[in-house]
Amino acid sequence: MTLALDIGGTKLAAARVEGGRVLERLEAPTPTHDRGPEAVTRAVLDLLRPLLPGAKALGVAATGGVAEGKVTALNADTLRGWHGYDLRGALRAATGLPTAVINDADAAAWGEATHGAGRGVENFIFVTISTGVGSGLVLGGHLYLSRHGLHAEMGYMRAPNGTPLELVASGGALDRWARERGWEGAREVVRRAAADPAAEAKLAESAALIADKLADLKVMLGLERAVIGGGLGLSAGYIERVRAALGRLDPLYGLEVVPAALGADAGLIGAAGWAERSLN
Ligand code: BMX
Repeated sequence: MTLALDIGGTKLAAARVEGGRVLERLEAPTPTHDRGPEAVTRAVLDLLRPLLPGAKALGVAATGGVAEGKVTALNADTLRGWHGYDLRGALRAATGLPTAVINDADAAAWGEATHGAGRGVENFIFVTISTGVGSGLVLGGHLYLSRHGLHAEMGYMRAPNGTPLELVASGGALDRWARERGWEGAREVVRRAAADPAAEAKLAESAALIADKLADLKVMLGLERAVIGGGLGLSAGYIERVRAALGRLDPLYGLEVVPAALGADAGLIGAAGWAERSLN
């Protein structure tokens, strides 16, 4: 049995995973008062402790750029003060388990490639539209990784006005937009979309920005499919809006857009599988 952890901008998840299946899963909010490495590591270890007995290895999916087990935030609001933080070293020391760390969206891409909506596809992208916008690429059946850790970060591709995509298209961006209107957050934008043209326009804008990048990446990399995850990405109507935006382009740019088959477990299953593969 392999332990898996998913450290996201909004929530932490831990699970016991075997053969690509989640046996037991626990969840907690990512600390908001202190998003520094020590506080988040403490919260993660509290969550992990009851799942430790019998574990052979630990696979971690972490938001942020990951190189050699060290994590660096691109978005400092999501993880504060994470600059090359040795997460692998800290977790290995605290648990005594062989530990592998990869980016959360890379982990989810790997999970979908091996057990989900990426099976049987040579080239695909996984995109999570959540607190941020993250992505992972599987090319020729291999997870695409760089040694320095900054790769497949769709959230940092630029919108036409030069702003990083995730500052306008993510769940976090929609949360901020919603609160300016006195609404509760991105969920309320989704709920209001059918009756409120401003809410619908905001969701359509996000989906169109994602579709635009998918179109470019499709012709660049020969992608066959885009697998969508994340709270906003999997919310009612979002994938249909991405498909509609792609449908307005020349068919050359067309690709299949499907929901993550593993849902919110994609990162956990991918991180466990990656640890088993890279530690053996
Ligand atoms: C951000 C970036 C990515 C991550 C993506 C989705 C940070 C801390 N994270 O673009 O590395 O994959 O968010 O992550 O800079 P989530 O936090 O929304 O789950």
